[in-house]
Amino acid sequence: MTETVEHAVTPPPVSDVDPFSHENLENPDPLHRGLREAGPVVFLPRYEVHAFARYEQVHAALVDWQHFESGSGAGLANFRDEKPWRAPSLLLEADPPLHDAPRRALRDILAPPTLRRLRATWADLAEALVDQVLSCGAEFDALPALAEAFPLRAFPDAVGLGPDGRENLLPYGNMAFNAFGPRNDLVAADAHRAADLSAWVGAQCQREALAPDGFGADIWAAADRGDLTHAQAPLVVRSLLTAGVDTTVHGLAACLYAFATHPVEWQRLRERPALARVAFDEAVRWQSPVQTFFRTATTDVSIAGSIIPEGTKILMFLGSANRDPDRWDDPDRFDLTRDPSGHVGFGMGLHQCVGQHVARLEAEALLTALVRRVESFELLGTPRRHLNNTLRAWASLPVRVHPVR
Ligand code: PQP
Repeated sequence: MTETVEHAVTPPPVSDVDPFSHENLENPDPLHRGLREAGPVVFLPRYEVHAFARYEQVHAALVDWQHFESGSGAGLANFRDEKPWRAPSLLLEADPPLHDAPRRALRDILAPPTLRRLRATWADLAEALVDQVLSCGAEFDALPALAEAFPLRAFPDAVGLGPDGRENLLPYGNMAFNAFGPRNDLVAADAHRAADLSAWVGAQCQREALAPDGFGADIWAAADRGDLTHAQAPLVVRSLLTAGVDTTVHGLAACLYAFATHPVEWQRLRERPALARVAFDEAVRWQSPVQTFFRTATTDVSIAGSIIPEGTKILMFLGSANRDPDRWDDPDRFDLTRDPSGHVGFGMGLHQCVGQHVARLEAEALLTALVRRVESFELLGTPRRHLNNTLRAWASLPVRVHPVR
Protein backbone atom coordinates (compact mmCIF):
# COMPACT_ATOMS: atom_id res chain seq x y z
CA MET A 1 0.00 0.00 0.00
CA THR A 2 1.18 3.48 -0.75
CA GLU A 3 0.02 6.62 0.94
CA THR A 4 -0.50 9.95 -0.74
CA VAL A 5 1.58 12.83 0.55
CA GLU A 6 -1.50 14.44 2.13
CA HIS A 7 -2.03 11.32 4.21
CA ALA A 8 1.58 10.79 5.16
CA VAL A 9 1.95 10.18 8.85
CA THR A 10 4.75 12.12 10.49
CA PRO A 11 5.81 11.20 14.01
CA PRO A 12 5.32 14.16 16.32
CA PRO A 13 8.28 15.93 17.91
CA VAL A 14 9.42 14.26 21.12
CA SER A 15 10.36 16.05 24.32
CA ASP A 16 11.88 14.60 27.48
CA VAL A 17 10.54 17.43 29.67
CA ASP A 18 8.75 16.71 32.93
CA PRO A 19 5.82 19.13 33.24
CA PHE A 20 5.39 17.97 36.84
CA SER A 21 8.93 18.67 38.03
CA HIS A 22 9.25 21.22 40.81
CA GLU A 23 11.04 23.59 38.47
CA ASN A 24 8.28 23.49 35.85
CA LEU A 25 5.48 23.72 38.40
CA GLU A 26 7.20 26.68 40.02
CA ASN A 27 7.46 28.51 36.70
CA PRO A 28 5.76 26.82 33.74
CA ASP A 29 6.26 29.66 31.24
CA PRO A 30 9.51 28.41 29.63
CA LEU A 31 8.11 24.87 29.39
CA HIS A 32 4.94 26.16 27.73
CA ARG A 33 6.85 28.31 25.26
CA GLY A 34 9.10 25.39 24.30
CA LEU A 35 6.19 23.01 23.79
CA ARG A 36 4.16 25.54 21.77
CA GLU A 37 7.16 26.14 19.54
CA ALA A 38 7.95 22.43 19.14
CA GLY A 39 4.69 21.78 17.30
CA PRO A 40 0.92 21.38 17.49
CA VAL A 41 1.38 18.03 19.22
CA VAL A 42 4.42 16.81 21.15
CA PHE A 43 5.04 13.30 22.49
CA LEU A 44 6.28 13.12 26.09
CA PRO A 45 7.89 9.66 26.49
CA ARG A 46 8.36 10.16 30.24
CA TYR A 47 4.60 9.75 30.70
CA GLU A 48 3.77 8.22 27.28
CA VAL A 49 1.31 11.00 26.53
CA HIS A 50 0.76 13.40 23.65
CA ALA A 51 0.66 17.03 24.71
CA PHE A 52 -1.18 20.04 23.28
CA ALA A 53 0.22 23.41 24.31
CA ARG A 54 -1.22 25.63 21.56
CA TYR A 55 -4.62 27.28 21.88
CA GLU A 56 -5.92 25.79 18.63
CA GLN A 57 -5.40 22.15 19.62
CA VAL A 58 -6.36 22.59 23.29
CA HIS A 59 -9.60 24.27 22.25
CA ALA A 60 -10.30 21.66 19.57
CA ALA A 61 -9.79 18.79 22.03
CA LEU A 62 -11.97 20.42 24.71
CA VAL A 63 -14.93 20.77 22.36
CA ASP A 64 -14.59 17.29 20.79
CA TRP A 65 -15.65 14.89 23.51
CA GLN A 66 -16.44 12.21 20.94
CA HIS A 67 -12.73 11.84 20.09
CA PHE A 68 -11.27 13.07 23.40
CA GLU A 69 -13.13 11.37 26.20
CA SER A 70 -13.12 12.09 29.92
CA GLY A 71 -14.53 8.75 31.07
CA SER A 72 -11.06 7.17 31.19
CA GLY A 73 -10.02 9.90 33.62
CA ALA A 74 -9.26 13.61 33.37
CA GLY A 75 -5.82 13.01 34.90
CA LEU A 76 -2.77 11.02 33.82
CA ALA A 77 -4.14 7.74 35.19
CA ASN A 78 -5.89 5.77 32.46
CA PHE A 79 -8.98 4.22 34.04
CA ARG A 80 -8.99 1.62 31.23
CA ASP A 81 -6.11 -0.12 32.96
CA GLU A 82 -5.55 1.68 36.28
CA LYS A 83 -7.88 1.60 39.26
CA PRO A 84 -8.91 5.19 40.12
CA TRP A 85 -7.96 6.41 43.62
CA ARG A 86 -11.68 7.02 44.34
CA ALA A 87 -14.95 6.32 42.55
CA PRO A 88 -14.80 8.32 39.30
CA SER A 89 -16.56 11.68 39.27
CA LEU A 90 -19.94 11.65 37.49
CA LEU A 91 -19.16 15.10 36.10
CA LEU A 92 -15.45 15.44 35.42
CA GLU A 93 -14.65 11.80 34.67
CA ALA A 94 -17.74 10.85 32.67
CA ASP A 95 -18.99 11.29 29.13
CA PRO A 96 -22.48 11.53 27.72
CA PRO A 97 -24.89 9.99 28.43
CA LEU A 98 -23.77 9.21 32.02
CA HIS A 99 -22.47 12.77 32.46
CA ASP A 100 -25.66 14.54 31.38
CA ALA A 101 -28.11 14.13 34.26
CA PRO A 102 -25.62 15.12 36.99
CA ARG A 103 -24.42 18.03 34.88
CA ARG A 104 -27.95 19.29 34.22
CA ALA A 105 -28.86 18.96 37.90
CA LEU A 106 -25.83 20.94 39.03
CA ARG A 107 -26.25 23.53 36.30
CA ASP A 108 -29.83 24.15 37.42
CA ILE A 109 -28.80 24.39 41.08
CA LEU A 110 -26.02 26.90 40.33
CA ALA A 111 -28.33 28.94 38.06
CA PRO A 112 -29.04 32.69 38.15
CA PRO A 113 -31.83 32.58 40.82
CA THR A 114 -29.39 30.92 43.26
CA LEU A 115 -26.66 33.41 42.45
CA ARG A 116 -29.05 36.35 42.90
CA ARG A 117 -29.89 35.07 46.38
CA LEU A 118 -26.20 34.72 47.28
CA ARG A 119 -25.11 38.04 45.88
CA ALA A 120 -26.09 40.27 48.84
CA THR A 121 -24.91 37.74 51.43
CA TRP A 122 -21.52 37.42 49.80
CA ALA A 123 -21.17 41.18 49.32
CA ASP A 124 -21.77 41.62 53.08
CA LEU A 125 -19.35 38.81 53.92
CA ALA A 126 -16.67 40.37 51.75
CA GLU A 127 -17.15 43.82 53.30
CA ALA A 128 -16.93 42.35 56.79
CA LEU A 129 -13.82 40.35 55.95
CA VAL A 130 -12.02 43.28 54.34
CA ASP A 131 -12.92 45.52 57.33
CA GLN A 132 -11.64 42.91 59.73
CA VAL A 133 -8.37 42.33 57.86
CA LEU A 134 -7.63 46.05 57.39
CA SER A 135 -8.39 46.80 61.04
CA CYS A 136 -5.52 44.46 61.99
CA GLY A 137 -2.91 46.48 60.09
CA ALA A 138 -1.71 47.39 56.63
CA GLU A 139 0.73 44.49 56.21
CA PHE A 140 -0.54 40.92 55.97
CA ASP A 141 -0.40 37.72 53.98
CA ALA A 142 -3.25 38.04 51.49
CA LEU A 143 -3.28 34.30 50.77
CA PRO A 144 -4.73 33.13 54.10
CA ALA A 145 -6.26 36.49 55.06
CA LEU A 146 -8.29 37.05 51.87
CA ALA A 147 -7.87 34.40 49.16
CA GLU A 148 -8.50 31.51 51.55
CA ALA A 149 -10.68 33.23 54.13
CA PHE A 150 -13.31 34.48 51.73
CA PRO A 151 -14.17 31.20 49.94
CA LEU A 152 -13.99 29.37 53.26
CA ARG A 153 -16.59 31.75 54.71
CA ALA A 154 -18.80 31.80 51.64
CA PHE A 155 -18.78 28.40 49.96
CA PRO A 156 -19.19 25.78 52.73
CA ASP A 157 -22.24 27.63 54.08
CA ALA A 158 -23.70 27.83 50.58
CA VAL A 159 -23.26 24.05 50.23
CA GLY A 160 -24.80 23.56 53.67
CA LEU A 161 -21.86 21.85 55.34
CA GLY A 162 -21.87 21.41 59.11
CA PRO A 163 -19.43 23.44 61.21
CA ASP A 164 -17.01 20.62 62.02
CA GLY A 165 -14.04 19.57 59.94
CA ARG A 166 -14.09 22.39 57.41
CA GLU A 167 -10.31 22.59 57.80
CA ASN A 168 -10.27 19.37 55.73
CA LEU A 169 -11.60 21.06 52.60
CA LEU A 170 -8.37 22.64 51.34
CA PRO A 171 -6.22 19.55 52.08
CA TYR A 172 -8.76 17.32 50.32
CA GLY A 173 -8.80 19.57 47.26
CA ASN A 174 -5.02 19.75 47.24
CA MET A 175 -4.88 15.96 47.29
CA ALA A 176 -7.49 15.58 44.53
CA PHE A 177 -5.75 18.07 42.24
CA ASN A 178 -2.39 16.40 42.85
CA ALA A 179 -4.01 13.08 41.94
CA PHE A 180 -4.63 14.25 38.34
CA GLY A 181 -0.85 14.22 37.84
CA PRO A 182 1.77 11.48 38.15
CA ARG A 183 2.34 9.66 41.43
CA ASN A 184 5.25 11.88 42.37
CA ASP A 185 6.52 13.30 45.66
CA LEU A 186 3.56 15.72 45.85
CA VAL A 187 1.14 12.81 45.88
CA ALA A 188 3.29 10.88 48.34
CA ALA A 189 3.38 13.85 50.72
CA ASP A 190 -0.39 13.61 51.33
CA ALA A 191 -0.76 9.82 51.12
CA HIS A 192 -0.89 9.38 54.89
CA ARG A 193 -3.97 11.63 55.06
CA ALA A 194 -5.84 10.26 52.06
CA ALA A 195 -8.04 7.79 53.93
CA ASP A 196 -9.05 10.22 56.69
CA LEU A 197 -9.74 13.09 54.30
CA SER A 198 -11.76 10.87 51.97
CA ALA A 199 -13.78 9.48 54.88
CA TRP A 200 -14.59 12.99 56.10
CA VAL A 201 -15.63 14.19 52.65
CA GLY A 202 -17.68 11.04 52.09
CA ALA A 203 -19.56 11.62 55.34
CA GLN A 204 -20.37 15.25 54.41
CA CYS A 205 -21.98 14.09 51.15
CA GLN A 206 -24.78 12.24 52.96
CA ARG A 207 -28.18 13.87 53.16
CA GLU A 208 -28.15 13.93 56.99
CA ALA A 209 -24.91 15.92 57.06
CA LEU A 210 -26.26 18.74 54.90
CA ALA A 211 -28.32 21.78 55.94
CA PRO A 212 -31.80 21.88 54.34
CA ASP A 213 -31.15 25.09 52.39
CA GLY A 214 -27.87 24.64 50.53
CA PHE A 215 -26.50 23.28 47.24
CA GLY A 216 -26.06 19.88 48.92
CA ALA A 217 -29.74 19.59 49.89
CA ASP A 218 -30.64 20.83 46.39
CA ILE A 219 -28.69 17.90 44.91
CA TRP A 220 -30.57 15.43 47.11
CA ALA A 221 -33.87 17.12 46.18
CA ALA A 222 -32.99 16.63 42.51
CA ALA A 223 -32.54 12.93 43.25
CA ASP A 224 -35.95 12.85 44.99
CA ARG A 225 -37.48 14.33 41.81
CA GLY A 226 -35.82 11.59 39.78
CA ASP A 227 -33.44 13.94 37.96
CA LEU A 228 -30.56 11.72 39.11
CA THR A 229 -30.43 8.54 41.20
CA HIS A 230 -30.03 8.51 44.96
CA ALA A 231 -26.79 6.61 44.46
CA GLN A 232 -25.48 9.51 42.32
CA ALA A 233 -26.40 12.30 44.74
CA PRO A 234 -23.48 11.91 47.18
CA LEU A 235 -21.00 11.78 44.31
CA VAL A 236 -22.32 15.05 42.90
CA VAL A 237 -21.99 16.65 46.35
CA ARG A 238 -18.44 15.30 46.39
CA SER A 239 -17.74 17.11 43.11
CA LEU A 240 -18.76 20.41 44.72
CA LEU A 241 -16.51 19.76 47.70
CA THR A 242 -13.58 18.73 45.50
CA ALA A 243 -13.88 21.50 42.95
CA GLY A 244 -15.28 24.42 44.88
CA VAL A 245 -12.65 25.67 47.29
CA ASP A 246 -9.02 25.36 46.13
CA THR A 247 -9.98 26.56 42.66
CA THR A 248 -11.57 29.78 43.88
CA VAL A 249 -8.83 30.34 46.49
CA HIS A 250 -6.19 30.35 43.77
CA GLY A 251 -8.42 32.23 41.32
CA LEU A 252 -8.79 35.00 43.89
CA ALA A 253 -5.08 34.76 44.69
CA ALA A 254 -4.38 35.22 40.97
CA CYS A 255 -6.39 38.48 41.09
CA LEU A 256 -4.59 39.71 44.20
CA TYR A 257 -1.17 38.87 42.78
CA ALA A 258 -2.09 40.50 39.47
CA PHE A 259 -3.20 43.75 41.08
CA ALA A 260 -0.37 43.86 43.62
CA THR A 261 2.05 43.77 40.69
CA HIS A 262 0.01 45.97 38.28
CA PRO A 263 -0.91 49.17 40.15
CA VAL A 264 -2.13 50.89 36.97
CA GLU A 265 -4.66 48.11 36.43
CA TRP A 266 -5.80 48.50 40.07
CA GLN A 267 -6.48 52.20 39.42
CA ARG A 268 -8.42 51.24 36.31
CA LEU A 269 -10.57 48.90 38.42
CA ARG A 270 -11.03 51.58 41.08
CA GLU A 271 -12.28 53.96 38.42
CA ARG A 272 -14.63 51.32 37.02
CA PRO A 273 -15.55 48.70 39.64
CA ALA A 274 -17.91 47.14 37.09
CA LEU A 275 -14.72 45.68 35.56
CA ALA A 276 -14.42 43.24 38.50
CA ARG A 277 -15.70 40.28 36.50
CA VAL A 278 -13.54 41.02 33.48
CA ALA A 279 -10.62 41.41 35.88
CA PHE A 280 -11.28 37.99 37.33
CA ASP A 281 -11.46 36.36 33.89
CA GLU A 282 -8.28 38.14 32.81
CA ALA A 283 -6.56 36.88 35.98
CA VAL A 284 -7.82 33.37 35.26
CA ARG A 285 -6.47 33.65 31.71
CA TRP A 286 -3.17 35.09 32.86
CA GLN A 287 -2.48 32.65 35.71
CA SER A 288 -4.72 29.69 34.80
CA PRO A 289 -5.27 28.36 38.34
CA VAL A 290 -6.18 25.01 36.74
CA GLN A 291 -3.13 24.40 34.54
CA THR A 292 -3.79 21.04 32.95
CA PHE A 293 -6.33 18.37 32.23
CA PHE A 294 -6.09 15.11 30.31
CA ARG A 295 -8.33 13.37 27.81
CA THR A 296 -8.13 9.90 26.22
CA ALA A 297 -8.31 9.30 22.46
CA THR A 298 -11.39 7.23 21.60
CA THR A 299 -10.01 6.32 18.14
CA ASP A 300 -6.74 6.92 16.32
CA VAL A 301 -6.86 10.70 16.00
CA SER A 302 -4.87 12.58 13.38
CA ILE A 303 -3.49 15.94 14.50
CA ALA A 304 -1.47 17.94 11.96
CA GLY A 305 -0.30 14.73 10.29
CA SER A 306 0.55 12.83 13.49
CA ILE A 307 -1.51 9.95 14.83
CA ILE A 308 -2.51 9.82 18.48
CA PRO A 309 -3.28 6.14 19.09
CA GLU A 310 -6.67 5.05 20.37
CA GLY A 311 -6.80 4.61 24.13
CA THR A 312 -3.83 6.86 24.92
CA LYS A 313 -3.75 10.00 27.03
CA ILE A 314 -3.58 13.59 25.84
CA LEU A 315 -2.23 16.29 28.14
CA MET A 316 -3.88 19.67 27.51
CA PHE A 317 -1.95 22.70 28.78
CA LEU A 318 -4.74 25.18 29.54
CA GLY A 319 -2.26 27.69 30.95
CA SER A 320 -0.19 27.56 27.79
CA ALA A 321 -3.21 27.93 25.50
CA ASN A 322 -4.17 30.98 27.52
CA ARG A 323 -0.83 32.59 26.65
CA ASP A 324 -0.49 31.43 23.06
CA PRO A 325 0.74 34.42 21.03
CA ASP A 326 -1.17 33.07 18.01
CA ARG A 327 -4.41 33.67 19.94
CA TRP A 328 -3.59 36.60 22.26
CA ASP A 329 -1.89 39.95 21.73
CA ASP A 330 0.92 40.44 24.22
CA PRO A 331 -0.24 37.28 26.05
CA ASP A 332 2.00 37.63 29.09
CA ARG A 333 0.47 41.01 29.95
CA PHE A 334 -2.26 41.26 32.60
CA ASP A 335 -4.47 43.80 30.89
CA LEU A 336 -7.96 44.93 31.89
CA THR A 337 -8.53 46.52 28.48
CA ARG A 338 -8.39 43.21 26.65
CA ASP A 339 -11.36 40.91 26.10
CA PRO A 340 -10.33 37.68 27.85
CA SER A 341 -13.40 35.75 26.69
CA GLY A 342 -12.49 32.58 24.89
CA HIS A 343 -9.81 31.72 27.44
CA VAL A 344 -9.77 28.05 28.38
CA GLY A 345 -9.08 28.55 32.09
CA PHE A 346 -12.60 27.25 32.74
CA GLY A 347 -12.28 24.69 29.98
CA MET A 348 -14.61 24.78 26.95
CA GLY A 349 -17.38 22.64 25.53
CA LEU A 350 -19.43 20.05 27.35
CA HIS A 351 -17.36 20.03 30.54
CA GLN A 352 -16.80 23.76 30.79
CA CYS A 353 -16.74 24.72 34.45
CA VAL A 354 -20.27 24.47 35.84
CA GLY A 355 -19.13 26.50 38.86
CA GLN A 356 -17.68 29.43 36.92
CA HIS A 357 -20.55 31.79 37.76
CA VAL A 358 -20.20 30.97 41.44
CA ALA A 359 -16.48 31.68 41.19
CA ARG A 360 -17.12 34.99 39.38
CA LEU A 361 -19.62 36.01 42.04
CA GLU A 362 -17.06 35.35 44.79
CA ALA A 363 -14.45 37.35 42.92
CA GLU A 364 -16.83 40.21 42.26
CA ALA A 365 -17.79 40.37 45.95
CA LEU A 366 -14.20 40.40 47.19
CA LEU A 367 -12.81 42.79 44.56
CA THR A 368 -15.72 45.19 45.05
CA ALA A 369 -15.13 45.29 48.79
CA LEU A 370 -11.39 45.82 48.27
CA VAL A 371 -11.85 48.56 45.70
CA ARG A 372 -13.86 50.58 48.23
CA ARG A 373 -11.27 50.29 50.98
CA VAL A 374 -7.88 50.03 49.28
CA GLU A 375 -6.26 52.93 47.46
CA SER A 376 -3.33 50.82 46.32
CA PHE A 377 -1.37 47.81 47.41
CA GLU A 378 1.95 46.19 46.68
CA LEU A 379 3.90 43.04 47.34
CA LEU A 380 5.84 43.04 50.56
CA GLY A 381 8.64 40.63 49.83
CA THR A 382 8.58 37.66 47.51
CA PRO A 383 5.36 35.68 47.17
CA ARG A 384 5.75 31.91 47.42
CA ARG A 385 4.18 29.29 45.20
CA HIS A 386 2.50 26.21 46.61
CA LEU A 387 3.36 23.33 44.29
CA ASN A 388 0.51 21.15 43.06
CA ASN A 389 0.37 18.82 40.04
CA THR A 390 -2.64 20.66 38.58
CA LEU A 391 -3.09 23.98 40.33
CA ARG A 392 -1.04 27.12 39.84
CA ALA A 393 -1.24 27.86 43.52
CA TRP A 394 0.23 30.10 46.18
CA ALA A 395 1.59 29.44 49.65
CA SER A 396 2.05 33.08 50.57
CA LEU A 397 1.23 36.53 49.13
CA PRO A 398 2.57 39.14 51.56
CA VAL A 399 1.19 42.62 50.81
CA ARG A 400 1.14 46.15 52.14
CA VAL A 401 -2.10 48.05 51.54
CA HIS A 402 -2.73 51.78 51.52
CA PRO A 403 -6.29 52.15 52.77
CA VAL A 404 -8.69 54.71 51.39
CA ARG A 405 -8.81 57.53 53.95
C1 PQP B 1 -11.45 22.64 38.10
C2 PQP B 1 -15.03 18.36 39.35
C3 PQP B 1 -14.45 19.51 38.92
C4 PQP B 1 -13.35 22.21 38.92
C5 PQP B 1 -15.03 16.27 40.66
C6 PQP B 1 -14.36 17.51 40.19
C7 PQP B 1 -13.07 17.83 40.59
C8 PQP B 1 -12.48 19.00 40.16
C9 PQP B 1 -13.19 19.83 39.32
C10 PQP B 1 -11.49 21.30 38.35
N1 PQP B 1 -12.66 21.04 38.87
N2 PQP B 1 -12.60 23.18 38.42
O1 PQP B 1 -14.51 15.61 41.54
O2 PQP B 1 -16.09 15.99 40.12
